[in-house]
Amino acid sequence: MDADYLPFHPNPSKPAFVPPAGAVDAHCHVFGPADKFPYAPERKYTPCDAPKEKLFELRDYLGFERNVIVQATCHGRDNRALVDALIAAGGKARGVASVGPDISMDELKAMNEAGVRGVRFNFVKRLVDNTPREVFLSIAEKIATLGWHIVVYFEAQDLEGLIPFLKQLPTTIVVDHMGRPDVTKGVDHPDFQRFVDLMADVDTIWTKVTCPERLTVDGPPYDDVVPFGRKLVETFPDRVIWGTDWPHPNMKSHMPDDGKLVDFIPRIAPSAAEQQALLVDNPMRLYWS
Ligand code: 0GY
Repeated sequence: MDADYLPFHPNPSKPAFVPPAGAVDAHCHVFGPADKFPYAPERKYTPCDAPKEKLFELRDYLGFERNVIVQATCHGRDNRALVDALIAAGGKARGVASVGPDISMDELKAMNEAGVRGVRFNFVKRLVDNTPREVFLSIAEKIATLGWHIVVYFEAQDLEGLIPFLKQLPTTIVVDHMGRPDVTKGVDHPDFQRFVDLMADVDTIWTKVTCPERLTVDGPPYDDVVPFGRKLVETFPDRVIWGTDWPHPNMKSHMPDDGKLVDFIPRIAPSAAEQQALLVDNPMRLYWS
């Protein structure tokens, strides 16, 4: 693991908030173990191993029933650790893979069988080298035939340039981490408003109201991120999902206590109806129907 890499919290607290029955942690990862599933040569960071057993333990401990496991860049386009975890989860996990344009329909169908339901397009420059838009579009056309969706990860300042591309995509789109707003600018800033307007304009765009620990400037308990999550849950209650982002790759400021992250949920989704949509109905519709 990298010298400055922070490992996941060794003993998270038990959350006070009890998720509704059937709750889904819809953004998390598995890393390695490296001796079985080596990290990709082109990776930009080397994490500490975060194997499926630990993820499933955390799922149960936090009061969740299902996971959506997202392929992270440290594993590149080698989805073996992901597929292995999906199979081991026995129907309790779905996946989002990372693939290249040369992927065959047979390979995609095998991943579908294991529980993959989407691909991730990553535009975050510190995590990946640039991929031409035509390459992403050719992948999008292939995966659309399976009814999959596309998860996109970008930084707020890149959204404006990406909008025409996002509008070309033929599937449902799920934007990671609320489009990564700069929370110091406030919810009314044109940059966040641009994202809210886009979701209002394009009803196939969903978002993950995740990662207060990444977006915060003030630190736990992430008061400065609440207005952003609240705005999105309140405005688009049927197009938001939530996840821990365990094991929290590349956190530099601090390592979050996963129990405290769960306690963030009722602050952005105060009503039982919003919690049911965010944690159960929405992710079930997207990943299990
Ligand atoms: C996240 C965020 C990060 C990393 C990755 O694929 C990845 O490597 O997504 C990050 O560094 O912001 O969603 O886990």
